[in-house]
Amino acid sequence: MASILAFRKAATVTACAAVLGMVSPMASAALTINTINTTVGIATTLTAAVQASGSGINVVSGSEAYQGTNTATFQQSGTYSGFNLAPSSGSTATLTTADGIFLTSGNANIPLTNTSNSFSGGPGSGTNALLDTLTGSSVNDANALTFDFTVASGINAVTAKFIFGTDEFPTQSVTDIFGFFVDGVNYAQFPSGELISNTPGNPTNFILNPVGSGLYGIEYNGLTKEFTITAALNVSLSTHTISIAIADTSDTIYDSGVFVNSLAATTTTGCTGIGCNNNNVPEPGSLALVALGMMGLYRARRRA
Ligand SMILES: [Ca+2]
Ligand SMILES: [Ca+2]
Ligand SMILES: [Ca+2]
Repeated sequence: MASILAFRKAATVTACAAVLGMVSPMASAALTINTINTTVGIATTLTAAVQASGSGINVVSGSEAYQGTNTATFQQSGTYSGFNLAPSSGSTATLTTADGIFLTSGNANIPLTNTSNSFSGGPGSGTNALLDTLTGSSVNDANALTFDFTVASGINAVTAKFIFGTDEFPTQSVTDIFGFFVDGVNYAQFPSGELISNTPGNPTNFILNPVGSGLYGIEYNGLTKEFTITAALNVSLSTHTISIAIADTSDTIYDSGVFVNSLAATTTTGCTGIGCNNNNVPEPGSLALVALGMMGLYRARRRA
């Protein structure tokens, strides 16, 4: 059943993309990561690439900001296409998501095979105030895209899709983190309420992708499925701010990455976060409590 659903989904994505003239059907056949080797203009490039066609998001020109290290010799981020990873064996579904941007806590030039249990590398790019708030300590190698935008009257939310991968999974208890902040509130959390991070308890949210017998052709030892996220706009504001960010915590090694796409304006009747068909989505205030509660875990753990 899962494979049938996966096939139907892939076929739908390909057909829609072909109708829209965005990519040819063949373009989705193989994952291609297009790293960017300069920070000049990178914020506007990533801002455009993360949005769905006709997103309904009106970017405030000049507001685009980028945090990361991108040079001729090292690239922390880029765009990607053709994320359509077929499993090497078993009944696990093909892992598919639309074209978008790739942010990492290290090197965006990841092998498209699983070569290491501790993929790490690159010059550091510092901490990030928003992620610091979630973890309760200074994160490292942060990679973030931030911009301001307006929406039409009646719009009260934005949505996006993502897949998070990490080499912290499954052996490490150090917790890299992905945040999706809209008007200052983080909406990135697993359906169980945990932050998007390889924290103790979160392995249920990851697909194991071991070295050698790797399930999917990508470096990360753990991958989430594709999640759709819904973030409420603060409707008292005329201009909104989004920040999409990822970082290492505790140290700079065992890197993580996130593939984000299809950012668009939407409406919500109150549901936010992941899995908005769930009636028990925590309010942002309780998310802060969850984050505070996890701070003790972060602080108590050290890499084995
Ligand atoms: Ca790193
Ligand atoms: Ca790996
Ligand atoms: Ca790490």
